[in-house]
Amino acid sequence: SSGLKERLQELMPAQQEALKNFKKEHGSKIVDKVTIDQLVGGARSIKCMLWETSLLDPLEGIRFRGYTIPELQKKLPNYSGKPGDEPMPEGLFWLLLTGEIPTKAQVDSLTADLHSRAKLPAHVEPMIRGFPKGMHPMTQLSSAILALQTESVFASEYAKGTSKTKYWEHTYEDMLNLLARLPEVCALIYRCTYFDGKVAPYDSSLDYSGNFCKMLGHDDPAFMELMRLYIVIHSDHEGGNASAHTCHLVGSTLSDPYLSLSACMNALAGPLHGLANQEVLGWLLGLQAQLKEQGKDVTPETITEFAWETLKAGKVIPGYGHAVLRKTDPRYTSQREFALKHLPHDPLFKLVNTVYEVMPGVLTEHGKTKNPYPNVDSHSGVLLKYYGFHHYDFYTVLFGIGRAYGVLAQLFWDRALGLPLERPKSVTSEWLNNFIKNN
Ligand code: FAM
Repeated sequence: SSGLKERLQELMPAQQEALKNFKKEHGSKIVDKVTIDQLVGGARSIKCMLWETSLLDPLEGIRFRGYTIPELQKKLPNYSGKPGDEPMPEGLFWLLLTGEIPTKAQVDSLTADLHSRAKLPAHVEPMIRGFPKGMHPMTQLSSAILALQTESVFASEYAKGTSKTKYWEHTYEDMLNLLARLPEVCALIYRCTYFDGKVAPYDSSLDYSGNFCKMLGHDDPAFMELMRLYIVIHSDHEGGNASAHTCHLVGSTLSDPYLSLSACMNALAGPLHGLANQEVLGWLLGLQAQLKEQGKDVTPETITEFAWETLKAGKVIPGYGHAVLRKTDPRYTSQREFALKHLPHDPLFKLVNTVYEVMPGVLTEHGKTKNPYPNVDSHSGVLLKYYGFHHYDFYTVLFGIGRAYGVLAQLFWDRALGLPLERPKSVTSEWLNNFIKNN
């Protein structure tokens, strides 16, 4: 074993004790208030859940266990050992779970542990191969994760009557098995949906990202580098975003990690959330096609015109805006830096740059969004497409692999800390009217 489970066993008692004492001492303190606007407006920014693995600041962006993306790029082990290469997701996972930066040896042993857990149950491959051609890759992913659930240790132990002091252990096994099996599931979906269904054999001589890319049929080392960064920056964005919150909520009923992650993917599949990375590519290619048809060049002016057409049609500009962020997403910036380093002259990269020059101005003039700046999805497709990953209705599946790292790490702590069933209170309009009358 990688030593990860043993390290977590050392860390758990103190954190369990700390939460228990904190609740005892401060449990009745008020941390937030809720307005009617928030109650009917998507519970926006209400502080009402514990999420340890990351915290999102509206101006600074995301910190993973206190580290910014540039700090992760400096401190986490990378595959080549060359400074400046991208951090390995396995190292991020160790950090999200323990709060500690792992050594390269610890990361390599976690990689080996994941490889040892990667074999799919016999019924999953034929099921994926049987999906109809028109089935969206996210629908396939969510279904395949559910199909993996037959192997849930949590579910089978619970059925046998396990003690709640063991929930963390069963969750740990499911979480690692599930992460380990996602690359082959995603490669099967990708190769069956877009190609001849042939999947390169599993290569446990590579790290998680390297083997994943190879099974997808993209064995360019630069693409493997991109995949490392991609999984890391998509892993976690605190607990309130729809995919993270869904995993946490479903898991709070003691549904096992498979049921929770499948539900999480269904939230991620929404166009206002993870599907936006597919929508961004569609928007950019639509822009290019329309300007080509009109015999116009791509300039700040023609992009501005096209953006206004989108807005006037009552549609959103995909890749811009955010429920919490009020500045450019550092996950956008880290992708921009990757592009400047690896593909500075790519035409689509240049297009995204020009969109970035004009869009905040257009959205500010439009006057509706609270955040006129780009989010993570605005840039991700450009990088994938550069490396020949053209099927952009698959992009959200890659987002899903990344997000699985973050939500499963927190799900482990939900069970380890004994967080209870989540159950906010709803009210009716009638109740609200009476409330207003009496207050
Ligand atoms: N283009 C046009 N209008 C936008 C907009 C955009 N990019 N972002 C927000 N607005 C509108 C929004 O629709 C709302 O209009 P209505 O009052 O008519 O409903 C108004 O501005 C106020 O919205 P907000 O408070 O600024 O944003 P929300 O917190 O309601 O929503 C997003 C946040 C992300 C859903 C919204 O910015 C959006 O739809 N963006 C485009 C889709 C996208 O890129 N989603 C991916 C987000 C990413 F972080 C992720 O989860 N992967």
